[in-house]
Amino acid sequence: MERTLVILKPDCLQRGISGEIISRFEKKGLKIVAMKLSLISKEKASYHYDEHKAKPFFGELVGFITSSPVILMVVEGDDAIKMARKLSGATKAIDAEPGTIRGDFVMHTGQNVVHTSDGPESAKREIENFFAKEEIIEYTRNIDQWI
Ligand code: IDP
Ligand code: MG
Repeated sequence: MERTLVILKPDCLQRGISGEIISRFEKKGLKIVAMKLSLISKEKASYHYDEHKAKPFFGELVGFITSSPVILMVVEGDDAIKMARKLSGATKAIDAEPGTIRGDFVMHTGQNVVHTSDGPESAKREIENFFAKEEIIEYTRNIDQWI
């Protein structure tokens, strides 16, 4: 069982498609174990995107993710990290396959609707950046036996 961080980025809320995007994760079978609306601080955004610090688009990236509220979610399930990445689709807008979130909704790589952690270490680190332990809720769903 894994947990991963999902961020519905500012463009997602501004475009009014949050419900549809949340629904894709739910329909897949991933369980939402934490969720909140947040205006991310520059500090938390810089920490979150630390691996991209040297990239030319870093300033733009931090500016974008802090420009307007986001929805932060932790989702849980078997292989949740890779499952969530698959649902999101490729990073480059032109490479994102139809059927994925980015393939269906994204024209430009810099405004790509959704973030999902790329591995177990980053998932742990990113979740801890945005959520206190007590904000993550463990519960069972009766439907899990059917998923
Ligand atoms: P990911 O979101 O698919 O994990 P990363 O390579 O980790 O992609 O990049 C983080 C974010 O930085 C991307 O989601 C995208 O918003 C932005 N980004 C990545 N590459 C570029 C680029 O070449 N130009 C502008 N923004 C980019
Ligand atoms: Mg990434």
